Amino acid sequence: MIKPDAVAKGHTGEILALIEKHGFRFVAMKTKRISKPEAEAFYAIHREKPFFSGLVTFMTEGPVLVLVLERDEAIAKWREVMGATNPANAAEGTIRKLYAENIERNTVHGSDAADTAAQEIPFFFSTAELL
Ligand code: 3AN
Repeated sequence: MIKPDAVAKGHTGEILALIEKHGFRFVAMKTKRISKPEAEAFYAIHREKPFFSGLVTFMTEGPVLVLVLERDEAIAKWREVMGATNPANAAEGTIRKLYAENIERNTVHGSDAADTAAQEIPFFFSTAELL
């Protein structure tokens, strides 16, 4: 997912170009405004965390781009391309190093394992939308 900070700042095209440069195929892609209930459900695992309500406010402040990406070792590779959750710790050339403001407004999301991807893809896409 390309989060509201990056969409608002006009970084969507540059991030999509980076994604392609790293060998991913776009299986599905759309812009979307996430509702408060959707954000709360999507980040339910973080419900008890002190940053939860700020995270929900941020994720609902403007449109996002949701994507399904494919390549070999896609999850590990995408996490490498995103960089560390906190941009202060992100490696040079990563998306978060290039564009993220802070640990909350951190530009991109990625599923952290195959089972979370299997939940997160149908959260945003119907089977008919997956090429
Ligand atoms: P990642 O997105 O790198 O997998 P998670 O799953 O630990 O990181 O966190 C989910 C999202 O919650 C992050 N992308 C970030 O926006 C927010 N977040 C995580 N930790 C913090 C924190 N300490 N303070 C504020 N927001 C946070």
